[in-house]
Amino acid sequence: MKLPIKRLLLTFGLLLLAFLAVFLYINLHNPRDPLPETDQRAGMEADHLSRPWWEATTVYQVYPRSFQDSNGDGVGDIPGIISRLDHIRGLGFETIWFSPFFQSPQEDFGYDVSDYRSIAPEYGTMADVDSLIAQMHRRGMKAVFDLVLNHTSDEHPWFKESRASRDNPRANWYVWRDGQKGGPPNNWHNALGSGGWHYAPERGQWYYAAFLPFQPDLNWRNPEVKQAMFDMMRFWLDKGVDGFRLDIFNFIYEDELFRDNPRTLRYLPGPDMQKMNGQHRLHTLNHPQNAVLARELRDLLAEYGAPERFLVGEAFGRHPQLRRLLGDSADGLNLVFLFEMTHTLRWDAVFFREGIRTYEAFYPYPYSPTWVFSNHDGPRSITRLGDDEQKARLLALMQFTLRGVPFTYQGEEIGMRSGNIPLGQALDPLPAAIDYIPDFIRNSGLVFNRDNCRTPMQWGPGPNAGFTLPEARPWLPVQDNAAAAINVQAQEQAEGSLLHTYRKLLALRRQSLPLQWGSLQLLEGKDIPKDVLAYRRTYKKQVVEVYVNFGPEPVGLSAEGEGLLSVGEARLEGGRLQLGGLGGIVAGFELSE
Ligand SMILES: [Ca+2]
Ligand SMILES: [Ca+2]
Repeated sequence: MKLPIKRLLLTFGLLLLAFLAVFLYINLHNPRDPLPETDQRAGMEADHLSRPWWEATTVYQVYPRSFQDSNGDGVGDIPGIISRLDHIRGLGFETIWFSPFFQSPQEDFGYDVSDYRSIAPEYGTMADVDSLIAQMHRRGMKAVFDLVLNHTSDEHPWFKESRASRDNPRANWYVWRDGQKGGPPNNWHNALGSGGWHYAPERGQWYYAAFLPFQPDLNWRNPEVKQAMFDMMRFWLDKGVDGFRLDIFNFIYEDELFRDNPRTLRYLPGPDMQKMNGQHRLHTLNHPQNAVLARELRDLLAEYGAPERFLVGEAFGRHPQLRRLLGDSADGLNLVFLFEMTHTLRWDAVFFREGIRTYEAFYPYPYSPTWVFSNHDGPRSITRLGDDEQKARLLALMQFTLRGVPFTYQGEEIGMRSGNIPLGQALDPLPAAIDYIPDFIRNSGLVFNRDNCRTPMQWGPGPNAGFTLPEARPWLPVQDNAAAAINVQAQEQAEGSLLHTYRKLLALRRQSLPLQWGSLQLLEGKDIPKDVLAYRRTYKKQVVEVYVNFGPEPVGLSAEGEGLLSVGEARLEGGRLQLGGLGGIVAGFELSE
């Protein structure tokens, strides 16, 4: 009688193992889309004078709260930004994207807007913003504002009115719905995988919030909402704003029929965020209607003529979904952020080669990829590279020489690290909002506290790193490492600093037609050592080649031209290139007839 029990246990054990294997596979495997066949060079011989400025621009992201405080309240502000414009211009950046400084209760630090047409008093006044735009234009710079179209703050007068009753003039401005059986209208999660519906007793109905509960989603299917938002955009375009960064653009439309999202065994969020916490967000994320809106917004900007204004979308999804937002005829958003490398940076040539190949295949001319390694939402790139400054230099070398628009987050140019603020002290509302995760997992560091990438900009070695007055208390603690060489002042004085590498790279890019406008071709073959990433940029007869040695050992290979800029040890002579460990070079030459 013992045998059957053993066999039963064995069968059960095997089944459990098989389920576990399938479960792990579903949760850890991130499927890749097949690369489309594209001719990367088609159309790229078009003269750059006929192409739009934003294709070749370089963008610096300012997070206003943490950039420069001018009045000692510990909060960065617009007069502070104006006083530091020459730092950004002096590095060589042309465009600045400002995280939101509009009127807001600041529960999500500006991504919860309560009035799109006025400025939060802690950041300054409308006159300050007018002056910011004017000061930038005087320096030949472009200003990109950050718009949250998907939702407002629950403090916005529109929402207060909307929630008051079912029959007020704005009753249909948000996504309202009757509950079902005493619960929410359907199973929709928010972006973080928690419940997306919230009950409002005033109306006896539920509102949907794709992000945090105090950020109710606007009902974009209501023509009045659309009109109000378009008018708001015209208000800023009339003031001379050169473009917009659009927050969580692919959360704007939801399913019109409010169908349940399908269940899935995927719990861990993948890079595309399409499935997580047991839900496939089929009806709430990447709705096809978002691509229609993208085209409408592009048309709206076109009303303003030349020079073209531009749109860059924050969107999460698979490349085919992101590409749809750019329009089938490149008539949607001008750019979308490609976020893959904001969470995964594998330090090897194959990783970057495959990344470049993917971006080139999905975003061939006239589309343009974006190169983003850090922003205000995730761990800083240098921290993910083990605080290795030489790797940070090579990363910048690639960022400014690849085809596409580079986005640099404030402080990357001095190698600012992610901070170390414990989760228990987080001002960031996000970690606490992921309510289905047990505390022991949350506290183990698996949930990132965004305060750590938002610590104040480090301008100098002195008190508060020059971010605010010495006696003031900054809104987030300044990192101790500012006293060492991780500050602007020290790096301005040190010829070989990371900051100088940025400045040289940006200067080189600005003088080089191939780096700004050229096609890109990966250089592969048996002459390229396995640790070396190599690519060529070509514009008409001008060629620039880039070689990066990811390995610790020196390598030699044949290469043409003369060195224009190098990082680490690199020597190019008589057709022979010697690269030291973690060495990189940009070389240039002209094609003969
Ligand atoms: Ca201030
Ligand atoms: Ca929405």
